[in-house]
Amino acid sequence: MKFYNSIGPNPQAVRVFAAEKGIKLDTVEVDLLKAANRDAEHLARNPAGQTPSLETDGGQFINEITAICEYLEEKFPNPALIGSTPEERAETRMWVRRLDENVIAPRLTGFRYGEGAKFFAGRIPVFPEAAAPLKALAKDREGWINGMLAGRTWFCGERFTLADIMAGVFLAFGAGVGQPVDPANTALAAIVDRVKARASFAA
Ligand SMILES: N[C@@H](CCC(=O)N[C@@H](CS)C(=O)NCC(=O)O)C(=O)O
Repeated sequence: MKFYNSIGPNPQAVRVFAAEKGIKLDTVEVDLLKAANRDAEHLARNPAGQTPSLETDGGQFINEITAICEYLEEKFPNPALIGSTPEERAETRMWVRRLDENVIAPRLTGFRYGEGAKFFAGRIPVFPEAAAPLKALAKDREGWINGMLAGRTWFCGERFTLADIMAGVFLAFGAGVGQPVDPANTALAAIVDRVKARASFAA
């Protein structure tokens, strides 16, 4: 397996997931600052021109972080970070999907259209006027999610999962680029802090 890595929260989410499982990734760096992710060599790995990408031992490229994590979970089932039963897996995937749609996509797109606009112009279509509404949307939805987390250690109760890794990594990234977690969202903020305190977060 070869892991095509770079700066940014998407590769970090997979690195943290792998570290939690004790998987040592054979890593190749892709220089986003030099737009190496948009050259023909990388586009052949990932047509979206993004990182990360995982090349299997059979030469297949797996893209999109949740697909990569699902693949690693099947190859290295222990410890289970998505789930050991259909019910556990469904619960984790439910939270991952909620996070993807309501938090991660609007936050990251808000960043790309806002603070990141100069970097992303010429790479993707950039709509600066949409930055503030996207950030406001994420903030609103985070309040909704926070309301469901009261009394929980992790998204899935006492079970640490991919959902926690995604929330921890993307919300910590957001805090560094002008989108801190609303302090009123105490349960969500506490999960982010717990994820950041794990050794795997430095992976
Ligand atoms: N949907 C993709 C998102 C990947 C992504 O946005 N990666 C960022 C790095 S964190 C990237 O490649 N940005 C550079 C660019 O888009 O030019 C996934 O799940 O892997």
